[in-house]
Amino acid sequence: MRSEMRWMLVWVAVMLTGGGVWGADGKKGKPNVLFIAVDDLNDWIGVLGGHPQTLTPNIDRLAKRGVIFTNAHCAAPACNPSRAALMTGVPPYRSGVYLNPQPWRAAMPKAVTIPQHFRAHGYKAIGSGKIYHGAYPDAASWNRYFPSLKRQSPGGYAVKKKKPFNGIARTRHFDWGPTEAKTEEMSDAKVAEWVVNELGKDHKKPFFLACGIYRPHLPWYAPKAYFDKFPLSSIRLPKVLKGDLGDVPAAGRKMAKPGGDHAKVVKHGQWKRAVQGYLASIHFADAMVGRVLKALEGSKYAENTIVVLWTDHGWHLGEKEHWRKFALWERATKTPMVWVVPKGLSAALKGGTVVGGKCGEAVSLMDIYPTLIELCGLKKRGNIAGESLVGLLGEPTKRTDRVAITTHGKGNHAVRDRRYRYIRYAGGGSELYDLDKDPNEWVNLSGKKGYGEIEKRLRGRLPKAEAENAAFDRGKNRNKSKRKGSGNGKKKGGVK
Ligand SMILES: [Ca+2]
Ligand SMILES: [Ca+2]
Repeated sequence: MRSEMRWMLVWVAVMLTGGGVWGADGKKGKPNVLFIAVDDLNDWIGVLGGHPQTLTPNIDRLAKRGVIFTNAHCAAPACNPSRAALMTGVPPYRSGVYLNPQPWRAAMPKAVTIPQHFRAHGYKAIGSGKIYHGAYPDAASWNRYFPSLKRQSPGGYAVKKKKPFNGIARTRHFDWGPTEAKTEEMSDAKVAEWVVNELGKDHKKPFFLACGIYRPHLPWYAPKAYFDKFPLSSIRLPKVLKGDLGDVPAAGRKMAKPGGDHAKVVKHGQWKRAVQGYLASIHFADAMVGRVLKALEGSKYAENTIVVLWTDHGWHLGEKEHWRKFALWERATKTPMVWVVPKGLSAALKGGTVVGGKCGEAVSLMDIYPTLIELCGLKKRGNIAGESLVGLLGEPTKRTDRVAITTHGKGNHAVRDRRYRYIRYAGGGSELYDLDKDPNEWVNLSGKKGYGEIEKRLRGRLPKAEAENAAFDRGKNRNKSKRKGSGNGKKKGGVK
């Protein structure tokens, strides 16, 4: 009892003196956090080498200042469940929020989000743009938001043409092409401008500042100048193996939707134009990130602000005859994740992040919450998943036994370690890939001689819990999310 009392007194003293975190100027104080989310960006950034033609100078420059995780994965390959899990620390297999049309706050009314936890520790939490899924913003998370606590996106230039450019769909959602828009008219430019403005202000409290960039989410409309960097004749398509789905179980083939997007894109001769549209949208998003980073670097917060940049899942552009996310392969689960912790900022990481470090350990977006807690000296939370990355930020080449879990619908999981990916579907069937030898995941090794022990080891890391589906949105938000295309319109429990 006495030692408990002593510990309590020490804890109170630490909290009163600012958590033992030292600012760059040697004074005690909390570091600020710049929290940048980019929507639907896979590993097509220069520093990850996902596509040879991609142009992301700003994200690459950020990565060279800190540590990039080259084997980071989402908790779920869709906007709403991925973001809900990251922001609450509760993975889909515990919350039951597996898919887009499941209002996450209704499923987790008492969950404490990352910005809420910061606010409870004397921070001001502000932001703009897409941090939660578009249909389900969370007013409880923020002190201020632009354009409002109920709306994350300021909106901007809208294409006036009635028919889609690509001739494939009846709606403009699955579409791409250059527009006459000026960069300043784009919604993302307004988000970036608001964040830049905040970085120029005097903030009395330490801040948690969120910046949510929407591109490269569909539709891939961007000002023409961004398309001009990628001439159509030079576009290189992703590597695809004909008949790749032949060794994939039925549940996996169903996720790839044979006869769906891929067949339509090929039929309409739009594959190169789609790749061009994605590259142009990524280049545009990178420019918006660049505006924010430049403002931070020129501000008085440059030396006492942690930067974390993440994206909510990957994206297929024809690999495995699949488009979009909504699957458990590397292309759909892998996301860029970059951390920069300025030198001397934190008691947890005195030397700052390794400059230009690359970490190949399997990590998850779920690790962001506990990492921020440790870096900023906030009170630990016992009920969140994920494992702090602080040890890896200081020593990115360290070997661990970490795995990253991705869940798409109840009972369907992928487990990724440093080398392998194991997928197990709820309805039966499994896949195993050796990413060292087969980076495109063409050869399913599950059930093959010599791989039994590896499968058994990875199967042992699968979640033990399988939460029932949280309630689905039957109201206007469901329709809104379908109309915006950010919903995948699944029936209860169904994953197609
Ligand atoms: Ca997304
Ligand atoms: Ca195959």
